Amino acid sequence: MLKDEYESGRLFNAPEMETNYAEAKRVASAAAPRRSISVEELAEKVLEGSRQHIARAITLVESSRSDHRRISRKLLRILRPYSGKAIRVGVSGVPGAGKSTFIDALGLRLIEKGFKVAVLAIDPTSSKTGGSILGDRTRMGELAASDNAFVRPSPTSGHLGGVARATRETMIVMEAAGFDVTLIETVGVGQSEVAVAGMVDTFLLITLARAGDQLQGIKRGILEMADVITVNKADGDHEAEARVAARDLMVAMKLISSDPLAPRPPVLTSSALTGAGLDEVWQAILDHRAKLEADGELEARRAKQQLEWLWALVNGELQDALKRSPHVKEVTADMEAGVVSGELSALEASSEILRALAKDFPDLVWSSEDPAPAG
Ligand SMILES: Nc1nc2c(ncn2[C@@H]2O[C@H](COP(=O)(O)OP(=O)(O)OP(=O)(O)O)[C@@H](O)[C@H]2O)c(=O)[nH]1
Ligand SMILES: [Mg+2]
Repeated sequence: MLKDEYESGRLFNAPEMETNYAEAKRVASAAAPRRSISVEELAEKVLEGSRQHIARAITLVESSRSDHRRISRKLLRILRPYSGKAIRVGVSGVPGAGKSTFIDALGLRLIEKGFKVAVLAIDPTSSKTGGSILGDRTRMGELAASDNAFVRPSPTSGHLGGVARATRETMIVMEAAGFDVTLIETVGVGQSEVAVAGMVDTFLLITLARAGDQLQGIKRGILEMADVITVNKADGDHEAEARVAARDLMVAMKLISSDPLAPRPPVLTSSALTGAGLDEVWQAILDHRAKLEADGELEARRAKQQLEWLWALVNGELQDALKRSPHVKEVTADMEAGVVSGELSALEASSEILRALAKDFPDLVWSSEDPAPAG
């Protein structure tokens, strides 16, 4: 029985869904027999940097099965103290801005400098198209083949909340395994940026110079989130154009900022194709981080992120409870119909739904017959 296995400290065989090509080859060639392993053993192997076990740990933390969740909580409890020292960078930009290519080129440079680089992705849309995952595999081919890098595509399952949780926990695994730079790619469409901004120290926005394009498609909120901006694909005929765009954007940032005293992000130019500007972008990332550290802001930022994460988790659990509750399921159609027809007010219907929820979770305050608090 699972419970016995869990309590005796033996971890049953977690499914090993290998999503990284180079990794899959490595594991296959080692032909490692898959045996059951305790959480403690798994943690130890991760801390030693065993790629095979890192992959296994990530697969475990990505799983949303409740038995896997219990085991991964235990794993993360062991690993967490070894995490937190890495440089965490979010990389965002509209589809096709060159994020993956940029990460591949930057990652290889960082490895040359002696870093160990983890690349993760948050892409809640990828489950529909599968496009980005395929793209990232080929565009980060060189980086993925390095022993000092670990490229993990976005988990394919589920909603943003689940993907964000998996990415955050994967980051802990990677950092505990000794990776000291984490680059998280996300496509610039809004929600996923917020999720990424909630887990990194520095937010890099990659944009393009195509006429009028630098602001088009980038929401103001995302510009305000950026700590460093680069106008990318500054090569060939587009080099001069990119410089002009960077200058324009620098001016525009002054107008966009709601706080005139807020530090404005540097706007640089780069090309993953020629390598121009990559070192400068990295330096700007380091400068931003150094400034955070000097002002004591890094700890404050991470503490705030943890608080936000706490409430995101609580909200997520409540949402799940709502979805799972048989009593809620029973009344939902009637309540919705009542509200649509005007027979019920939204307030009355919400009280009814919350009372139904409380039947499945009797400790909730709404279990009384009093109407739920308004608001
Ligand atoms: N000229 C030029 N082309 C580039 C550069 N970087 C990327 N590209 C090209 O731009 C296209 C998109 O690159 P990706 O790296 O996949 O872009 P992305 O932002 O990761 O795209 P998504 O993950 O789909 O959002 C590819 O055809 C690349 O070859 C660059 O620095 N210069
Ligand atoms: Mg990409």
